[in-house]
Amino acid sequence: MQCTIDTLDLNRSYETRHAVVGDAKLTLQALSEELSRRGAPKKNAALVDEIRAAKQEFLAKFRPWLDSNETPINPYRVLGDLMKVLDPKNSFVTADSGNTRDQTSTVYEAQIPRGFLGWGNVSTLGFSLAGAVAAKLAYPNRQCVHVTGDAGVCYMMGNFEAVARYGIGITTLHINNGGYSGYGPGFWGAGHDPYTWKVSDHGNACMANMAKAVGFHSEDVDKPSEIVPALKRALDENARGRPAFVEFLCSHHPVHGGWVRSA
Ligand SMILES: Cc1ncc(C[n+]2csc(CCOP(=O)(O)OP(=O)(O)O)c2C)c(N)n1
Ligand SMILES: [Mg+2]
Repeated sequence: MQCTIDTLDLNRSYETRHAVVGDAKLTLQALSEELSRRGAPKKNAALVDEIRAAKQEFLAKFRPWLDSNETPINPYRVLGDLMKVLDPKNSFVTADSGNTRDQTSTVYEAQIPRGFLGWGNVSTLGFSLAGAVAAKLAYPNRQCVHVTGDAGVCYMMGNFEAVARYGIGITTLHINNGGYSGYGPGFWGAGHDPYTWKVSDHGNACMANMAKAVGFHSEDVDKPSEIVPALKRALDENARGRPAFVEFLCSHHPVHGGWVRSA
C-alpha cells in the first residue's frame, strides 16, 4: 500500500497494489477517524508490545557496534554516542549518500517531527551540509548535526567558509573510513578501479584542519572514549554560534539495515 501526494510516484520502484493519493498527514488523520468510527480500540497494547519487541530484536544486531571499543572506530559507535549526547526532543540530524546515510537511517530514531531528514536510495553527495544549515535557520534553538563521509566532505568543501562567516552553529560529523563507500576495485566489473576507492592518509589530508582553517571549531578523534567529549564540545560551540567539524578515524564497515528490499 502506498500513500503519496504525487501520482508520478505510484508504481515507480515497486508495484503499488493499493494507492492512496493524498497528503500523508491528512490521509492518516482520515484513516484514524474512519477506524474510530468503526469502533477500533484506542490502543492495541499487544500490537504495541510486538512492535517494540521487533525493534529491539532489529537493534540487537547493531548494539555491539553502537557500543564498540574497536579502533579504528566503528562508525556505528559514533552514531551510538551521538544519540547519547543529542537532545532527542530538540535536534535535527541528516546524513549524506553512502554508508553514512545507510547507517544513520538504520539506527537513528527521530522523536520529533522534522527531527530527521532521511533519503531514499540516492541523494546528491554534499547535500547534508545544506540540510543542516537549513534546519538551523528554521529552528535556531535546535542542535543541528549532519553525518557525512570522505566524498561528502569533498563535495561540500567550498561551502564551509560561508557557514563559519555567517556564524551558523551546526556540527559536521566526518566519518573518515579511508575510502568512498563500496567504490572499490572492480566496482563496475573486472579492471574498473575507480580512483576514489582509497582516500589520502589522514596524516596527509586532515579535513578537520581544512575546516579549522576557514573558522570552524574542529577536532579529529581516533579513540572511542573521546567521541562523547568531542561531541559535547562541538555542540557547546554551536550554542555560541560557531560551527564545528569533528573527524572520526573509522573502520570501513559497510553493514547496514536491510531496508532495501530485493526486487
Ligand atoms: C554528486 C554525487 N556524486 C556521486 C554519487 C555516488 N556516490 C554515492 S555514495 C558515494 C561515495 C561515498 O563515499 P563517502 O562519502 O566516503 O561515504 P562512505 O560510504 O565511505 O561512508 C558516491 C560516489 C552521489 N550520490 N552524488
Ligand atoms: Mg568514506
